[in-house]
Amino acid sequence: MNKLKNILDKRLGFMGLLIFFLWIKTVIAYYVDFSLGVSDPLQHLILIINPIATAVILLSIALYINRPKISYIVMGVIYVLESALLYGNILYYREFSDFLSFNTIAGVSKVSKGLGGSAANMMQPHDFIYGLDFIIIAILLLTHYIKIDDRPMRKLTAIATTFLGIFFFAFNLTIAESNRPQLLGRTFDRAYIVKYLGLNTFLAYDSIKTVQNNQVRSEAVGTDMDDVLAYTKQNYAQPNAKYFGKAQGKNIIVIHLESFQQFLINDKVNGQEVTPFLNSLYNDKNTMSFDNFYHEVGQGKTSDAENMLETGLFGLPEGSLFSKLGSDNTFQAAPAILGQKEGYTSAVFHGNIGSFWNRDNVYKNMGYNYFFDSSYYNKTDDSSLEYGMKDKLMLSESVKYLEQLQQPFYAKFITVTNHYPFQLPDEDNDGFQAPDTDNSAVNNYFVTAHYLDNALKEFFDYLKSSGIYDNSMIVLYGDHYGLSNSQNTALSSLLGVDSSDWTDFNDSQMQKVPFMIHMKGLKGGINHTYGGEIDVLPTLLHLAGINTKQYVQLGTDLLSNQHNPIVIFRNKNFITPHYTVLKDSDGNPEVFKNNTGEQVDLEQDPELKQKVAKWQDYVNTKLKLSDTINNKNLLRFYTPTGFTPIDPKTESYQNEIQKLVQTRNSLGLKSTSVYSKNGNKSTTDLYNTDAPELNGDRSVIDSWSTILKGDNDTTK
Ligand code: GP9
Ligand code: MN
Repeated sequence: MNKLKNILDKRLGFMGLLIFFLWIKTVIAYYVDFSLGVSDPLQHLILIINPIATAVILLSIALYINRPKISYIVMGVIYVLESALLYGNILYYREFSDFLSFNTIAGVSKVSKGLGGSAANMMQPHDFIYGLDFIIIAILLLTHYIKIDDRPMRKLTAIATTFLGIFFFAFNLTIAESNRPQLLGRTFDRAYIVKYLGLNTFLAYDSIKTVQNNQVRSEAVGTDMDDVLAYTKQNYAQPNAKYFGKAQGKNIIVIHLESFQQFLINDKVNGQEVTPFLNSLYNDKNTMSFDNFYHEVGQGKTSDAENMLETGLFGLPEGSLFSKLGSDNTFQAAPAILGQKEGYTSAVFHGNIGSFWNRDNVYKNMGYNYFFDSSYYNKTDDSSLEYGMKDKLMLSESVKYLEQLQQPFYAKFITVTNHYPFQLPDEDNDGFQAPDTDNSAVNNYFVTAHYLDNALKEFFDYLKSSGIYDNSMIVLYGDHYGLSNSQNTALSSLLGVDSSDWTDFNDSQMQKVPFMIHMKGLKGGINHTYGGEIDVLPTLLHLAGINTKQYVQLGTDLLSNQHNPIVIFRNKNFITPHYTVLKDSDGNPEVFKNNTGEQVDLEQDPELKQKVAKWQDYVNTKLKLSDTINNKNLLRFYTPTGFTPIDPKTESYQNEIQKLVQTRNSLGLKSTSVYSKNGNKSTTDLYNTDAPELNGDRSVIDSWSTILKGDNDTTK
């Protein structure tokens, strides 16, 4: 005991005590109050050690102060601030399932919601733990058990302590990056940064990013929009009268096919069709299927695809727009346009946590009315894979919400099982035999794609039997490649190409993804138009009967006679209907003929060389314009006539069930939901799934009670 007292009587010893308390409180919060999705033992270890480094670094600041009293006071102030940050995060998390960002703390964010009056409601009995340390420290000081060490502190000791903290931080970062490569580069999820590097690092990282963003923005002026509007005016493609308004008033269901590439369509392995259901849809006379449609994502992968489809603008050259700018940017996005012009109710269904890709904030800024993230699905040991709920479970458990949405609705379903590393438990495989290349990711890709196909069939069967199908337009698209270029040599044999003959052109062909528009009465067929994800928004809005002329969208309607068929990749490569233009490692263009794949020597063809330069100019200009709009947040300076800017503060995705019930009740007989139209009877019994995880227990599909947490409104 005396030994302990001796230690605590020293300045470093007292600092050690504070670090200990901060550490233990943070670890308790990690496990009790935050859900950080810790899965393997290494992640537990990282989680447990991550509060230490920054606490050492911060508290060591006080060691540089000579006057003992002041040094103790500074230490105390840092400790109080750190404790306040922790507890503030705990309260904030309980309400928003997210962490305090620079903007939220500074109160300047569009989505800053402040804790305000609700803070007290967010407190819980066990919170006394987070104040216990203060009582202990006060007693120790007041009883003079701990004395203030008034010996001067050696500078070297202070420096050594700071360095110890920095060293520990570097260690922490290294093991974090080994467990989750590109943790900071891609910034998937704020929760990930907290999980791997702690709250302090998250706040520091977020602050640096925010200050950088603000700098770029502060340079922007309203007249910057003039160039943009001049460009979009001449870029505009008039809708095709044959299709304009074809889907007016219909529900729009968008199905995001995770990592799904076009080559899977109509493909067979070991004599079995990989995706029989999607193949039938692809060839259906009511489906407009595109076979020259490319993904155009950058590092933001899924979030870039979503961004293009919702906003008609590209993602960023580096990182994810959702993560970097999505909390604050002004959007004129699909849910808002459809909602305001045609009275659509909008919703996203996705079985991963809401903060992944910053979706919880982005969707609010886009004007989404509902977001059903993993907290709205029944979670069991075997219900999820790394990126969220298995597709069959997500889709089957979604319809109890879907049937409550007011019609017409714009509903997006983001599947996720067909995601790298494509590991599907055997029990979820219906006997499909994986191919047998020497690359297991390649082999397994077919199995998860097949699973997704089965899941979609179940979902479509429900849409048909419930009648939703009859007044809906269903849109399916692959978000990006599943197999990367490095895996394509293993894939080549399955595609009947000798791996030694595989070229960069072949890699670029692998960036084709499905795009299908399915609607009863739509004159379908295989459409060979060249296009990409950037073109989807104007295409869909025109089908829905909405004019897009005054919106800032960089793609063009795929069905328009004025559609521009140059497909732009985020790295400035591009594809025209006849040529594929890629850059070699020195940045020189490599040009291939699309029909034969053979390379063209530009020096032999000066005319083509000139054309390529002109196309490249067009590509560069468009991407640059997109980056300027996004980075400078230019849409805040421009409001299309008849469009009301979105106020993200009016949306919260915390109590979706209550929102559904309240809307239904307040509309009474005017309620247009599938449920209301069905005589206030649920249609979920029409959903059939063979998902083994349910063990035949339908309650998960049929009832809200399985996911209601402490809420007793189970009426349907
Ligand atoms: C996770 C999912 C995956 O929520 O959308 O994103 P990705 O890794 O494909 O970008
Ligand atoms: Mn994806």
